[in-house]
Amino acid sequence: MKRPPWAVLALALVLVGGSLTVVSRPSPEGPRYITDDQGRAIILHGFNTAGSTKSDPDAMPWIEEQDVENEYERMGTNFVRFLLQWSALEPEPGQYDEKYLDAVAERVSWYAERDYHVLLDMHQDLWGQGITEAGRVGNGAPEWATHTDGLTVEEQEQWELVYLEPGTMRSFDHFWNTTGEHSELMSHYVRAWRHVADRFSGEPAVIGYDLMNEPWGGTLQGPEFERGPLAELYRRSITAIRTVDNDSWIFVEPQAVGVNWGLPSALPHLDDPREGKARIVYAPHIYPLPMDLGKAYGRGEHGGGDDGRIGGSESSRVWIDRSISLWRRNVLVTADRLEAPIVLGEFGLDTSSPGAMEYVERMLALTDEIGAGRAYWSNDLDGWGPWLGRADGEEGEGAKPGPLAEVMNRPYPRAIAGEPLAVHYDEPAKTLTVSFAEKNDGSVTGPTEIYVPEREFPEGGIISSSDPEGSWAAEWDAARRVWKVESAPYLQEHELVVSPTN
Ligand code: IDC
Repeated sequence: MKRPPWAVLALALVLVGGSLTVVSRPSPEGPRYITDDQGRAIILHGFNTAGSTKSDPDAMPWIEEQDVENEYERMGTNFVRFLLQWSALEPEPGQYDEKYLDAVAERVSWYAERDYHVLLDMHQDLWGQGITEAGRVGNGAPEWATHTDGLTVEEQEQWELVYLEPGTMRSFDHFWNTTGEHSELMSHYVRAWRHVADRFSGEPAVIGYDLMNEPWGGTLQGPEFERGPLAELYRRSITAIRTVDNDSWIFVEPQAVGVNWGLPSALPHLDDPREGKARIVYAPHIYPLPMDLGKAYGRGEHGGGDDGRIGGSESSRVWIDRSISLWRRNVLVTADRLEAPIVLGEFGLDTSSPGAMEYVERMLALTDEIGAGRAYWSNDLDGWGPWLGRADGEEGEGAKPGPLAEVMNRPYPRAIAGEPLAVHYDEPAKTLTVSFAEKNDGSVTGPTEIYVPEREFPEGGIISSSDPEGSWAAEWDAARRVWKVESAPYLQEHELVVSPTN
């Protein structure tokens, strides 16, 4: 049957209109949250640990146990995105290095003892060390899984540009099987994940698995990549992990190029075959393009990088702010489609650049507002991290904290015994407000836990609740600097306010 043109037009309008509605609709149920084994919503706040893993001969981060202790002491974090390397895990095809996993497990135990949640991140940048003979660029994939077909890879001043080198492109094309020649590579990757999950499924401190850092599609880009081989990798990994681990959260990242700048992702909804509600987390990164181009977040003419200007008229801060707004909107749309909570897996910058700490504050406030966890990139001793020196370095006792340590040391709810409604930290007033709704289905036990820094909150500061006096209780854990709050279960909503002692 031939349709009259007006019917086609009407259909087109319905389709376009329909998809526009989907795109602009605010989340129907509000943000979703990762929950702990007591059913409490957890707010993840911490660091990537560490970039140094990539070049370490044993693929371990620079930290010792004392550094984890120092991090809690100085910043009260509860989260680490811990870098793994596939090359260390599976040095020969099908052979897993248990000593490597023992070393990972030892470090996980340092965090576990201090009540951290650990996200195991299968990190890669530029595929793997095997893309060049010198092995100075690239990390992640083992050499046996690297097929450049003899195509060249030139090192570049800006590391991201190496993604465009022919040998790097080809290595990814083989992994995604775009070439049709190496379907075994993805199978190996999926089995390696099952092995890791099998090892850590009994460790409650491991909150989940970040399936692949910053996926790059090689010659396949955008929706074709994300809905094609990337989604296939995720579906197969999720299925494999669930055969050995029913409980951990599985973190998926979008294509990094473009999405890191704020552009939309086309990642499709992914089913979770676990018993119970799905546990998929959307874990994008943010690195605004002006920052990739060397611009800073400083204010005004000279604060914004080289000359503080892009296009000659506006400061780079304006462009970075635009990127952040775009990122926020597009991340919410994707998380809705995935029906997943959000964790910002990486954001970071040179802490000495103009306006750097304001940028970090801004991202902390934004993640609070959209109900997302966050992991700063990174805790390395390279000028981006919170430490100015090593614990056992020249400073003697304890690593010396820099400006970032001050900013990351901020009041936040570590766990919320109910459905979070809002988390807001008023920075000038140094006051944290947390509101949440009671869950009446018996799925939550234990108190709400709020961390506060020593500086403005000696002895915890002042805590108040909207619950009537006598119906709620707050206990101050001075050693951990955490308020534990039991709210009145017969009330539908609660609002807690923590403010400085004066
Ligand atoms: C960076 C490291 C840098 C290293 C580079 C390539 O800081 O020393 O040369 O990786 O291995 C990411 C990546 C993350 C990057 C980080 C900062 O996920 O591995 O670390 N970044 O550049 N994506 C955007 C930025």
